[in-house]
Amino acid sequence: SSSKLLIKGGTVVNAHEMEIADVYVEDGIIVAVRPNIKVGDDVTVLDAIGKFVMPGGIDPHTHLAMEFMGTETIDDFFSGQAAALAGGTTMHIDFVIPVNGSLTAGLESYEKKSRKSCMDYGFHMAITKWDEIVSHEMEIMVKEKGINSFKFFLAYKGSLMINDELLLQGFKKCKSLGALAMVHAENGDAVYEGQRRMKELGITGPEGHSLSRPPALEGEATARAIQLAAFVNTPLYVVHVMSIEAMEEISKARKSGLKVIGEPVVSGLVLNESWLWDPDFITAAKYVMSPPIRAAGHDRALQAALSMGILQLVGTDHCSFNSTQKALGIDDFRKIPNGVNGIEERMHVLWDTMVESGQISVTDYVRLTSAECARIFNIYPRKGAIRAGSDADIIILNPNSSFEISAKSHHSRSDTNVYEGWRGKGKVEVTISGGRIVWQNDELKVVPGSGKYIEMPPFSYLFNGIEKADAKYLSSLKAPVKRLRSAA
Ligand code: DUC
Ligand code: ZN
Ligand code: ZN
Ligand code: ZN
Repeated sequence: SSSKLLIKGGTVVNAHEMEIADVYVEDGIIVAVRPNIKVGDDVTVLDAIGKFVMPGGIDPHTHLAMEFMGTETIDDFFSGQAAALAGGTTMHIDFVIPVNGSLTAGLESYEKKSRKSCMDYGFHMAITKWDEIVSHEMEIMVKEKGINSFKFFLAYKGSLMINDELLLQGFKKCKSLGALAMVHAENGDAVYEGQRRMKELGITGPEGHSLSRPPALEGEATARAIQLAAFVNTPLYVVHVMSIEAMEEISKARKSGLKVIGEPVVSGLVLNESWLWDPDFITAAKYVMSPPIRAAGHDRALQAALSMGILQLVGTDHCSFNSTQKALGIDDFRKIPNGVNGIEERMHVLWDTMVESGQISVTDYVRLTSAECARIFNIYPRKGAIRAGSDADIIILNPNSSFEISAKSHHSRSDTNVYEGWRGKGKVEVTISGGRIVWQNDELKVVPGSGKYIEMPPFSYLFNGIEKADAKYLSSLKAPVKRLRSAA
C-alpha cells in the first residue's frame, strides 16, 4: 500500500446522501471526493464500480484486554483490532476500568495495553466508586486526557455497582464537564436476589443466567437512570439495550423531549436466549453476557426500534472468552465470564439483517454503524464521513458478494463464535485504516503500533440548549413560590 490512494467509481455513502464518485487519499487523509479524479501513476488505484464506499465502522462499545470475573478477555488491543479491521470496523471505543477506584491508574494501565494498537481507538471511563478524588480525576480525564464519557454500573453488586446517591453525583459532574453519562441498566440488588432464588431452586446451569435477571430488571433500571438524568438535566446514553422493556422506556423519554441515546448491540438484535438451554455447557455458556440475550421477539422489536430511530447506533459489547475461560462456570452460572464476540461480525451481520432485508437504507447503515457514533462522541466529521479533510478510514463493501462466519476462519483469538455458521450477503472486501490498505483479498496486513489514540472533546451536540433549559426550569420553580410569598 502506498501513501496515495484512489478509489474509483464506487457509490460513496454518507449518513444522509450517496453519489457515484472517486475518493482520493493522501497521507492518511481524504483529499477529494468527486467524479473523474485524474492522478499520476504513483497512486494505488482501487476499482469500486458496483460497490459501496463507506466510512469504516466505529464500534462504540468494546472490552479488549479487560480483567473481568477472575480472568482476562481473550482478545487484546492487537487481536481484537485485527479482527475488527477484517470485518470493516476501523475505530472502537473501549472502556477503561479504574484500578482500585483510581481513574488515573486505570488509564495508565489501558495506555500500556493499547500501545500495540493497529487501528484508531478512543476511551470511555467506568466509574466504580465516588469521592472527591474521583470527582477531580474526572475533570482531568475530560480536560487533559481526551475522555468525554463515563459509564456507571447499576448492576454487579459488590464490585462495580454504585447506588443512586452516587449516580446523581456522577451525573452532575458529567454535566458540569460536558461529558456524556452512560449506564449499564440492570437492577443489581434484584439480580442478586434472582441469583439467590436460582440457588434455592438448584438451577446452576447457563439457563439460570437468564432466569435470574429478567427484562423487567433492565426496564426498571433504565427508567430510573432516565428519570435521574432528567432530574439533573444531563444527556444519558444507555449501553447494550437488550429488551423491549428498556427500549420502550427510551422511546417514551425521547418522545417527551429528553436527550436519551439507546445503543443496542448486535447479539441482542439478532440472537435469542434459546441457546442458554442447550444441554452442552460450552455451547450454552458462550451466549452468556449481561444483560442477557432475551427470548425470541425482543431481537425483532429492537431491529424495528433501530429502523424507526428509537435507537440511534449499534455497538457490540465485544468481550470475548474462550471455552476454557467459559468453563470457569461449569458448576455455577454466576462464575461464567460474561461476554460475547462481535467486533469482527457487526458490520456484516447488520448489513445482512437490516439492509439486505430492506429494513433500513444504505445511508441509514452508515449513520447507525459510524456517523452517529462520531457525532455523539464529538469526533465528527474527522471520523464517520467520506469527505475532504476526514481521516481515511474507509471500507469497500460488495453487496453481491457473500460472507460466512466461523471460529475456524475468524480473526479473534477465541475458539468459539456466537454467529457460527452465519451466511449472508454484503461483504467487506477492502478496509483502509489511516490511508493504508489493511484488508484485501481476505488477507490482513496490520502493523502493531500504527493505531492512534483519538481524543474526544467534551460538549457534543447533545449539550446544546441545556443551560437555557436549566434557567427556564429553575425560574419555573421560583415563580410560583414568589407569587405565594408576596400574596401572603
Ligand atoms: N457485560 C458483559 O457481558 N461483559 C462485559 C461487561 C458487561 O456489562
Ligand atoms: Zn478539580
Ligand atoms: Zn455493561
Ligand atoms: Zn460492555
